[in-house]
Amino acid sequence: MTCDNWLPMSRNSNDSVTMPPRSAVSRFPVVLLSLLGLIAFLASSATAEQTVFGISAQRAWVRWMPAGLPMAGYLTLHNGSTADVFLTGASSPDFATVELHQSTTGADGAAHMKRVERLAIPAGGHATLQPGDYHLMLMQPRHSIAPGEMVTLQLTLDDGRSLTVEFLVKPADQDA
Ligand SMILES: [Cu+2]
Repeated sequence: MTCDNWLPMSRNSNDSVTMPPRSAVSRFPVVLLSLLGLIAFLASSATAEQTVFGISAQRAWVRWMPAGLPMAGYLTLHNGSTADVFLTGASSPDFATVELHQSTTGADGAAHMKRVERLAIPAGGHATLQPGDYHLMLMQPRHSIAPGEMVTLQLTLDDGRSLTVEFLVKPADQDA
């Protein structure tokens, strides 16, 4: 019935509606555009290659977990230099404790993980930190963190250098 389409509208027209102040209405598109710009900037910085001293970081992301549970950080590290480099750990202004871990599947088929001292990034090659494998265990978040935000990690290399990388926090159900 076509009258079903206009009846609710007719009722709504009698409702009292409180409109926000006109200044807030006119500012809204500007705020929205700023947010879109920020999101575009964050998206581009998340996918951009970050290079320091021949070591570059790509696809850096974190799998978000709720309630202050440990989160895992993943990325690919390329080594454009002619010498092997080792990732030895990381620190973060966003997490009190960061450890380099490796996930393994035990003989019983259960998943385990262990702390590892270092991960090789071979000369001219790369190291991949990914679900089910090497990852950065991010523990004791210093503040509330939500999907869509960025967190910062300073990766430590065995020769004393460090590489600051921005990680995009993704929802818990994403695998890459
Ligand atoms: Cu772990």
